[in-house]
Amino acid sequence: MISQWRLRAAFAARLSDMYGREVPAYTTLVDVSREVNEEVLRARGADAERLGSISRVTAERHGAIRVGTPAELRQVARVFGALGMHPVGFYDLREAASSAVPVVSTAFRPVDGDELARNPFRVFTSMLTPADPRFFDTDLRDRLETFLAARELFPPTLLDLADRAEAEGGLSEQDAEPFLRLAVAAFELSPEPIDRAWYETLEKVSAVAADIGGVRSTHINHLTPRVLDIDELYRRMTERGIEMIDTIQGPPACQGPDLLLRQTSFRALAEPRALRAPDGGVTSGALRVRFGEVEARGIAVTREGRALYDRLLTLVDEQAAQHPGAERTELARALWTEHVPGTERDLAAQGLGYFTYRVTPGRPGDGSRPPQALGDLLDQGWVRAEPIVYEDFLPRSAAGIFQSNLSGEGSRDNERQGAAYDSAWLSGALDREVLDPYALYERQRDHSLAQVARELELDGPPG
Ligand code: OOG
Ligand code: NI
Repeated sequence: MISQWRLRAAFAARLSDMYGREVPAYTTLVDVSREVNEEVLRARGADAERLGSISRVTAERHGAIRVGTPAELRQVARVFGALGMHPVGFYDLREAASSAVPVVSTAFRPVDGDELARNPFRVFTSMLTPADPRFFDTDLRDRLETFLAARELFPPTLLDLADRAEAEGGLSEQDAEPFLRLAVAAFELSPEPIDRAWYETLEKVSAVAADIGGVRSTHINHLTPRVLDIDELYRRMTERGIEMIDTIQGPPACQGPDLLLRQTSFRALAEPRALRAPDGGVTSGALRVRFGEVEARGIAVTREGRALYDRLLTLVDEQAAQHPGAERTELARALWTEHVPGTERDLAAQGLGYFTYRVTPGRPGDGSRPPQALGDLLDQGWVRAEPIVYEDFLPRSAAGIFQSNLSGEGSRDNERQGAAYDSAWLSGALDREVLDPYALYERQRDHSLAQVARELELDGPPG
C-alpha cells in the first residue's frame, strides 16, 4: 500500500518534472533556489532549519490551478483528497485585485503537523465566477457556462482511483501508477487548438477568464519552490538575465524573524499554442499565461498579527500616495521596523505569532514545582517555544501575482453589485468544509500546551 503522503510527494515531484519540461525557466528557478538554500544552510547552520528541515524545504512546492465551475472544483477536491490535501481558507481575489480577476479561491494542503513535515505540497485553486455581473453580462455568462458544462477535465478512471485512495488512505502499487499518471496528465498543457475568437472574447473581459474558460482543459499555471533567502534569489535570477516582476510581495526584508510569506515571480513567457481561426484553419500562436514563482515562508501570525500586517500595508499605500517619489520597499521597511517585534520572544509575548511549546529536555531538577504561567515557564527555562510555519497564502500578494502577469487590465463594471461568495458558500459548492487556517494553527499550539501540561503535571494547560 502506498500511503497518501507518498502519493502526494510523488505527485508533486512528477508535476515539477513535467512543468520543468514545459517551462524550462522554472528549472532554473529550482536550481537557483537549491543553490541559495545550500548556502544559507552552510552559513546559518541549524538556525536555517528553524522553519522546516532542509529536506522538507528542498522538496517543498506549491502549485496554482484554475477551474471553471463548482462541479469541476468538487472533482479537483477528490483528486487532492486522495493526496491528503484539504481545502483551507477562502480568498476573494475579485476584491483584492484592481484589474479584472474574476475568481474566488482556496488552497488544498495537508493540515496535520506530521503530514506537513512529510511533504507540505499545496495547490492554490481558483474558480471562475461567471455569475458576477461586474465582469460578465447575461449573454456571455450563458455562453461561458454552456462551454464549461460541456468539457471534462478529469477522466472517470482518475476520479474512481482518487475516491479509493481517499477512502482507504492510499493505493496499491498497481493502482498508484495509473492514478499518478492520470493526475499529472490532467494538468498538462493541452495541444488541442484553441478557438481564437472565443478566447479573445473572454480576454477582453479578463485574461484569467480566457485562460480558464477559453480552453477545453486545465493546466498548472505555475509552480513555486521555497527559498530561504528570497532577496538573494531575486538578485541571482536577475543576474542570469531572467526578467522578474518588479517587487517581492509580502512583508519587506527586515531584521528579526521572517513572518508570513514573501513571494516573487518571473514574467509569464510566450508559449506556442495552436489556435483555430473562424474559417477552421489552425495556426501557431503564442500565449503568455504561465510563469514561475518562488517564495520564502515565515512564522504564522495570529488574527492580531494579521490585523497588524494589513494595517501596515494600508499605511504603506497611504504614504506612497503622499510621497510619489518614495520607494515602497523603503517605506515598508521603516514601518515594519517601527511596529513589528524583532524577536520571536516578543512576537509570542504580544500574541502576534503562533508557536508550539515543548518541555526542555534534561532541565536540571532542583526539586521545585514548575510555575503555571506560560511566560514563567519560558523565562525559567522549563519550556521552549518553536515557531509554526505559515502554510497559507496572502490575498494581496496573490492578486499581485495574478496582475503582474496579466496581458491587459480587462474590464469590470464597478457600478454593479458583485455576486456574493464566501467561505460557507465555497464549503457548500465543494461539499467539503473549507477549513479556517487560524483554527488549524491554534489546534497545533493547543495540542503542544496540553502535552506540556501532562509532562509537567500542571493544573491544566499553561496560559
Ligand atoms: C494563483 C495566484 C496566487 C500565490 O502564490 O499567491 C498564488 C494563480 O495565478 O492562479 O499562487
Ligand atoms: Ni503561487
